[in-house]
Amino acid sequence: MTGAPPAPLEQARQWVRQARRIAVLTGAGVSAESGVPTFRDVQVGLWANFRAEDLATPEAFRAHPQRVWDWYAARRAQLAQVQPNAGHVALAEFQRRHPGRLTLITQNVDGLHQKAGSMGVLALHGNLSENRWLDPCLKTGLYGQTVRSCDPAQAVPGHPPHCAECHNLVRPDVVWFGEMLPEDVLAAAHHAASACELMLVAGTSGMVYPAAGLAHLARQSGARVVVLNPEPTDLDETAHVRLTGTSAQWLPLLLAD
Ligand code: BV8
Repeated sequence: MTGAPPAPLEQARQWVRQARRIAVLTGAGVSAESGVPTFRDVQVGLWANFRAEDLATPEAFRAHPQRVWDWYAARRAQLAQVQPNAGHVALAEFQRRHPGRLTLITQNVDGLHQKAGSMGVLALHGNLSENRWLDPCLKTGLYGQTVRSCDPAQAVPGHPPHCAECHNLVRPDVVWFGEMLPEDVLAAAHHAASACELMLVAGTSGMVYPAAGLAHLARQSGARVVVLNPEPTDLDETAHVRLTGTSAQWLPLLLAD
């Protein structure tokens, strides 16, 4: 009589111990226990009447630059107050103890994985703490030659800051809906998802593509998939094992070895 199959956590821990190549895909849920509202959380205060998806687009920024800029400024101010939680730390510590075994792919733009010490983070959607120009910002000289692109450090302060000479706008360096993801980061994430033996999917509703597609790719490539979330997700169908709970609670247990 063979013993009963191991409980989900024990099974997942066994796969972590056995896997030489682990890919982890995280979403906004892994920052929830740091006090960062998830993307699907109801917007509050000034933003109560807007959905995040309707603010995080180039169209919204071009139509209402101050509204979108101030939304990001409010998120940046909130981020300045928060720290990585036990889930972020467990991932960083595992990478430190097992160099090269775990590739971290995140949809989050809050920089908390990096702040916790994770290395080589594949930030699919950019980083909220960085800025860039909205348009290619090239000024032309008297003879029509390209003089030089504008220097963000010279931007005229404002909501948003802008270029003094060509009025180009400064924007957050994140990927908005309808924008392509950084090619090199996405290619590296694709490689990690297709080459891994185990994928952990933590804290994401699995609604946003192409990020969510990485869990399907891992499953189709023969990896075991563990989904960790307190709620059902759109990626539960890719899971061999589901851990129902929060990432700060489960990741330290899962990655303890
Ligand atoms: C693209 C940066 C090619 C900005 C983000 C029409 C036109 C154009 C594109 C599309 C279209 N229709 C669909 C698309 C594709 C679109 C998309 O997927 N839309 C969705 C809404 C259907 N994707 C794109 O546009 C992408 N680009 O496809 O380019 C293209 C180009 C042109 C035309 C066609 C195609 C770009 C997507 C990137 C968008 N930018 N962020 C910013 O942050 O302001 S995405 C944003 O959502 C965040 O990064 C967030 O991380 C991400 C995903 O959400 P989740 O992380 O899953 O967060 P969510 O709140 O949903 O869920 C949280 C989960 O945590 C929940 O499950 C909850 O239960 C759980 N949880 C809660 N507490 C805890 C917890 N888990 C663990 N522990 C806890 N304590």
